[in-house]
This record gives sequence, structure tokens and C-alpha cells, in this order.
Amino acid sequence: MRLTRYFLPIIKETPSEAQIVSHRLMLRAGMIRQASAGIYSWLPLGYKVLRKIEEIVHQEQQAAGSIPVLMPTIQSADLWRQSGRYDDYGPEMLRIKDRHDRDMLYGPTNEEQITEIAAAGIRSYRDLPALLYHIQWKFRDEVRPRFGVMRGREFLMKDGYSFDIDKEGARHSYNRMFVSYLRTFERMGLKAVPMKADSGPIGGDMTHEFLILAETGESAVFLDRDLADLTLGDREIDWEDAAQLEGIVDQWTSSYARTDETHDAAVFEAQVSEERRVTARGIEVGHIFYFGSKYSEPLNAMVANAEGERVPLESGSYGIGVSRLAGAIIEASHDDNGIIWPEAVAPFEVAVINLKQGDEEADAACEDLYTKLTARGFDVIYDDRNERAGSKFATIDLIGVPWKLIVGPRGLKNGVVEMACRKTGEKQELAPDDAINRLADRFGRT
Ligand code: P5A
Repeated sequence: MRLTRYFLPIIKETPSEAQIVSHRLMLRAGMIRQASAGIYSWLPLGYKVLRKIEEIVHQEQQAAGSIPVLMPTIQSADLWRQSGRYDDYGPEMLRIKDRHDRDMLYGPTNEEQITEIAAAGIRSYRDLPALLYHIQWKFRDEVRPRFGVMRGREFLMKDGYSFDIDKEGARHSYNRMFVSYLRTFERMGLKAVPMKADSGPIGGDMTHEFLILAETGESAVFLDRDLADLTLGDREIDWEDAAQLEGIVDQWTSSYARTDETHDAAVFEAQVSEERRVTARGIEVGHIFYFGSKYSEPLNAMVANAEGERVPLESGSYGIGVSRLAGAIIEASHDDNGIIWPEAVAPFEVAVINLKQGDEEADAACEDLYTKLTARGFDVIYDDRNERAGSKFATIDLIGVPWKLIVGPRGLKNGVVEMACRKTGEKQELAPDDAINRLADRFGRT
């Protein structure tokens, strides 16, 4: 993408309505624009990030054995009356009447809808387990929408649902999602810690929240330092191997990690030695629930087990805050100059910066880099504006591009360009083709 042809409405001054850094940076970098309280348009740069986050979520869900579907945003009130949540949900639910005076609602979540789909499609235990998910917009009329996309009224969620014949199967499905979430967040360059949680309006008796540690987090968190250092890495996972998954979940759940809702100071002190106690703040980026037959019973979602008896489906639900993640990643990764995108979700992976637009040699070298990098599959932004170098660096650093290739007449005389890393600030002079090869190696685009 050439910057002169892109739509990047950058804001110079700090927006006064934004209280936290990710909201400020998303507005300044021209990623989002508020449409009304807690409702945002995603501008090209923001939309690119959202799509990259979504893509990682899709890949990891499917790797773990979950199948993509798409349910509507608007639901009929009928199923919610059957489950008892139509009244329970309260003013957070946006209630709508259609022209025939029928009660409809903008879905805040989809447990009822998917249970109805499962009940209609699953005949017997032989069809199980079934894991289905979608990535769809939700609406919750939050009392205080704030912090930009982090607590919106309209927001994008990955919500997945599992159906099993018994508790043991449901536990396997829960563990699949637990481990899949560890992988998903690690791929995004995040350190997300699973914590024992409260189940709230979704219900159930086994639930974990995944939080990333950041000063601006809404929840206070208390954890064992050992957990903050644990990573999954490139461990080979066999998703059908219940014992392997259980082992990983045990590893992550045997140390103390709780949010303020479930924290117990006495247990914390008894279980964790003083030097390992971490008290911090966290942002909830995922939440998983096991709730057994809470929805299948009232919705009459019954299947035949191996003995031929009709039993209610055993279920869980699994959420990821896809749009919240765009803000959460910025909270975890920025500096005074702007955003520092992890490579996996960066809207552009490489920026080509022309220090002297209009100089025949510099223009030709930039064109060549731009063409070759694009051909190798990179997402490239070429800053071809007729601007001072300082202003180009400020823009590219604000929007968080992980790598810069800086091209100027002086370097070209010696046959080199400068390659700079946004995260570490490291710089290196290289021949243009060597720079391309270096990046290709790093990104696995050989
Ligand atoms: C799980 C999937 C559920 O709704 N039902 C289907 C379950 N869980 S949850 O914890 O309420 O939400 C899942 C994730 O969605 C994000 N989230 C939000 N993101 C932005 N703005 C909001 N107002 C908002 N509310 C929830 C969170 O990341 C949460 O973990």
C-alpha cells in the first residue's frame, strides 16, 4: 500500500475523551471512529488489525476441532423466555419489537440459539462431541461504555459452544478450549494468564477467565509469579488425547491465580510464598464456562446415550473478545511514540520510508523494495509522501509498523538501506536484497 493512496486519518493532538493509552492511540492512529457511545467504525488500519486477530482465532479454533458457523445478530425472545434469561438479563439487553409487535433482541451471546441448533441436528451420542463457534457482533447496553473498544456496547466476539454426552466428554471439550486459548494468545504475542473466575449471567460451576497483565486493566489480579513465566511454546498437541490436555490444564491451574471476584487473601498467603506473590491489574480477553445442562434442560435438548436413554446435552461456552483484543494488545505493547504491534497482528509488517521523495535513485530503490516485498507476501506500507523524514518516522512509529526500511541517497551511494526494528530500536545497514532476505527468513516467507 502506498501511503499517498491510503486512507489514514491521523490525529496530531491527543483526544481529550480518551482515558487510556490504547483508546488514545487507536484514535490518533486513525484506526477507529466513534459512531455513538460504545459503538465504533473500524477504519482501514483498525479493520486490518481486527481481521488479523480474527484469522488467528479462526485457525486456532479449527485446529482444536471447533467448526465455524454464523448465527444472526438479531434473535427472537422466545428461546430466551424458555431458558429464563429474558428477564434475568436486565437492561444490558437491547430489546427490539418488529413490525408485527414480536419481541426481538440484539444478541448479547448465543447459548440459547446454538442449543436449539444442536438439539435439532444431533441425533445420538454417536454425533458427539460437537464443537461449533462463530465470530459475530454482539450488543450489550453497558451502563458505562468506556476505554474505546475495550468496553464497547457493540463488540466483536468469538463465541464457541461444546456439546457432549456426559461430564467426562464435556471436560475434554473444556480442556480443548483452555489449551487452544493459551495457543491463540501466545500467537498474538500476549501473555494471558487463566484465572479462576465467577460465572455471572452465563452460569455454571467451572469457569476460567484469561487475563493479560496491564496497568489499565479493569480487574485486580493476584497470582503466583511462576504462572506469569509459563509458556506453551511449540509443544505438539494431540487434541484427541484427553490425558495430555488435562495435564496441560493442570499445569496452568495448580498455581494460585484469581481475579478480585474470587480472590481469597488467606489462601493466597498460604499457597504462595511472599517473593512469588504478584498483585497486578489485568484485562479479560477470554472467558470459558462449563455449565452442564443449564440450557439443554429448559430447551429440551435431549439425545440418546449408549444405553438408549434420552439425556440432556452437556455443554460449555467459550468467549474471546476479538475487538477488545485490538485495544488490549496496544495496552500491553506501546511506547511514547505510539503502538508497537506484535508481528502476528501488525496491519503492516514492513514500512519502506523514502527519505528524499523525488530523488530519482531513492524513488527507484523504494519502488523496487516495495514490489519485491509485496511479491514475497509481505504487508508493506510505502511512505511515498512528500514530507520531512521526521514526520514520516512519527507516522510509521505511531501506527506501530514492526520493521522499517529507510532509503536515502546517502546510503544508496554505498549500496545500503537501513533496517530498523520498532520494538528494540536496533538498526542495521544492509544491501536492499539482503534486507529482504533477512525479513523473509524472520517471517518464514522464503
Ligand atoms: C462465552 C461465549 C460469554 O458471553 N457466552 C458465549 C460466554 N462470555 S463473556 O465473558 O461475557 O464474554 C466473552 C468475552 O467477550 C469480551 N467482552 C467484551 N469486549 C468488549 N466490550 C464489551 N462490552 C465486552 N463484554 C465482553 C471479553 O473479552 C470477554 O472475555
